[in-house]
Amino acid sequence: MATRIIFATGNEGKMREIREILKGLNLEIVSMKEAGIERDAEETGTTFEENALIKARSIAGLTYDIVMADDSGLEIDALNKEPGIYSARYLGEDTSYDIKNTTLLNRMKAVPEPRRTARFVCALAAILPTGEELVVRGEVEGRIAYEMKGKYGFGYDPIFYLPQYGCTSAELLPEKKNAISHRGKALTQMYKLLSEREI
Ligand code: ITT
Repeated sequence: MATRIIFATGNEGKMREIREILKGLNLEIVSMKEAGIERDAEETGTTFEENALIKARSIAGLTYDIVMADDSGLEIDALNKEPGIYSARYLGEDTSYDIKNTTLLNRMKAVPEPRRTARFVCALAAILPTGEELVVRGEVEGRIAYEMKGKYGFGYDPIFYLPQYGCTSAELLPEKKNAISHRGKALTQMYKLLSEREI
């Protein structure tokens, strides 16, 4: 019987959101670091789903707990869906998000409003102690803003404008972002799949 979910991520921003969204499950949610596991799986997949599974599989053999991982990113239609699965690696893993976001805003400068469509995607993989693998996907549609705004969230949130809320996802309070985000949607689907199983 599993008592914990170990989330295979080194991203603290993701981890905060995951804890908040899954807090209703009667399972302890811990990061790899908290579980004392150090792994940095090479993301060699060509889709969000493949990479989520690669990350989850990289630690699944090391524990009897449930293992989960997400692979997520921002797809900008006018930039041929860049940065996409390379969102964390765009301009280099260690480059600040101020620079990444400013560069994307500059690349989008001449793009007119109707063509500024974009979405956040989150593929979420879980591997159960039985070996069963589950993968779900959540998406949220939005637009690329004209300037960075907001202090919540992380990553590309300051340039992701949500027309239905009239603000960027970095301006939304965390509970609000989790209620509508790609990660929130994927985790809600996974929550349902897990609740249907004896875990
Ligand atoms: P792990 O692989 O260790 O989980 P990572 O940050 O490398 O951490 P990904 O490969 O899935 O994770 O890259 C996701 C990137 O996409 C993330 O670093 C952000 O740049 C961006 N991103 C994903 N979800 C986001 C969100 O909710 N808000 C803002 N940016 C997001």
